[in-house]
Amino acid sequence: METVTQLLHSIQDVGSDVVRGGYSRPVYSTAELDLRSWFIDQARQRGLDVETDRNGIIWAWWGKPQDGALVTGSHLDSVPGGGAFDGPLGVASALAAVDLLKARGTVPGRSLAITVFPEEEGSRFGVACLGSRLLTGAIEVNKALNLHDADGNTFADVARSNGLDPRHVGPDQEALARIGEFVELHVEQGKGLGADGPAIAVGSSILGHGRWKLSIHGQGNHAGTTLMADRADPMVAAAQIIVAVRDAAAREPDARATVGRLIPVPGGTNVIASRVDLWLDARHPDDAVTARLIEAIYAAAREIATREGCSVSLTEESYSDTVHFDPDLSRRISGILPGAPVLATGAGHDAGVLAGYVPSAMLFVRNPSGISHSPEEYVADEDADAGAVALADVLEGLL
Ligand code: HGY
Ligand code: MN
Ligand code: MN
Repeated sequence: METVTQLLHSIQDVGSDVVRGGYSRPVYSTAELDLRSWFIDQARQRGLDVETDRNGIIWAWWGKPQDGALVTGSHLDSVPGGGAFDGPLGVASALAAVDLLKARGTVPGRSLAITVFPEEEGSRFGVACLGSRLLTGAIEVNKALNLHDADGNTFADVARSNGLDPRHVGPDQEALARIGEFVELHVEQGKGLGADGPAIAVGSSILGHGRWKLSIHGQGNHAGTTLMADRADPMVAAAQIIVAVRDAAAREPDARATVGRLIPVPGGTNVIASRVDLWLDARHPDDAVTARLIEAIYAAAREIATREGCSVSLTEESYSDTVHFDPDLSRRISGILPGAPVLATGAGHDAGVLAGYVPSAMLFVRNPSGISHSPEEYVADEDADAGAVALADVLEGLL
């Protein structure tokens, strides 16, 4: 029986990013497809029946597909330069939990499925949890199909080239009915679990979070022939806007706002940009505060842009309200894991999207680094194994 660490070790070279460090496994990239194959192979080795649904979600069944099954799982795609655990820990732990249940001689009272959701990070097509949003109808189908990656490939085209039929992508009530309860195990992505406390926590809520695109338009020009007084440089405006984002969030207790991606157009060293696109990730437990924060940021951005002779537009790309996991399910899980603290998270998850439709819950595994979306993300072997045992206990208790 392989441990979680051994399972993760078997994929440790898939999608490693020599430039950024860590892993870059965008959905439907060679790396993520290799991880899908790895999962399907692992599931089949355990006698699970595997199917991929019309939204590209993989389902590995212990027992026949049925309504009201118990479902666990996570994702295999990553952010650029991500860590080894965000996503794969939940998938590997689910496989290890099935091993433990079989070794215990558990006879499930209902079917159990392990699911792998595509595009949880939204790193390729810009909308996080795209797979679970499509499954539930939380995203309008045409908006999803017309999402495009940095190379201009639409989700429809990429989905089609990976065996999906864009005409059948979208809300899937039949698949959703199969989820009686959903439990996702995930690496803890902040500092919620200390070095010497419990290694496992039960999730309580997910911070509301959204993504907005700001496009700053200026006057493209020659870096050598354009005097400073004659410039309308969107990069200079962008720099000030990023600081304004930080300052606005710092004024709102518990708010988080990040600009992690910025693209100057055309992007030449000796060229004053004509446009700068940047993406804002903003989060707060109170959705009204997030809305207020975005307004403040956009007002500051307009003022800065005008001062720099530029203009700026803001477009919301996705938003998820603050989510509270199913209290009854979480209570039952806490009863199975009496020593586990209850933890809110600032990170989004497919369990957060599903929570709006089916009883959902999460387990978090200690990450001593307190760092995530970075190669420094870490889970100790013994905590990874403790996570698999906790997940097996929870699944056994819910089956
Ligand atoms: O962005 C998030 O919170 C998650 O990691 N997708
Ligand atoms: Mn993540
Ligand atoms: Mn994740």
